[in-house]
Amino acid sequence: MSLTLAIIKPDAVEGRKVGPILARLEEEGFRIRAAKFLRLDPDQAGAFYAIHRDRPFYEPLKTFMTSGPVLALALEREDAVPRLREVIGATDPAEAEAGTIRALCAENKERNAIHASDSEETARWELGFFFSTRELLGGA
Ligand code: FUP
Repeated sequence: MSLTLAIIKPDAVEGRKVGPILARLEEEGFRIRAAKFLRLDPDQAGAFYAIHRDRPFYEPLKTFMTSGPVLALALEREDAVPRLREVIGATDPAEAEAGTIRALCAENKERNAIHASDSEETARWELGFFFSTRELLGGA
């Protein structure tokens, strides 16, 4: 079993897609190991997406990710990282495979409903960004 990090983004929270997305994730075999509902501040959003700091979409991305609360999730499953990437679909919902969460719930590639770690290494870093080791062990 392995863990990955998902974030249900402000557009999906505002659009009342949290329930359907959690249902879909559980149907796909993921177990919720830890969850936090929070509003990121600009420093936190900037640090989380620091890899994109030189991209033109960095500032709008920070504005969007701080525009409302998000739900951060530690999800467990066999092959969690690649399986979650499959279930969420491509960054741009117009290019996402039919039936993926982004194809179903995202508005566009800027407001795309959900984030998922893109590698095992990223997953370790991103899980640590939101959760303590104790929380990930279920100890809260
Ligand atoms: P993904 O791993 O699918 O979330 O995609 P990226 O890491 O490439 O992008 C991270 C986030 O930056 C996206 F979810 C949304 C935002 N983004 C834009 O706003 N515009 C772009 O052209 C690309 C990404």
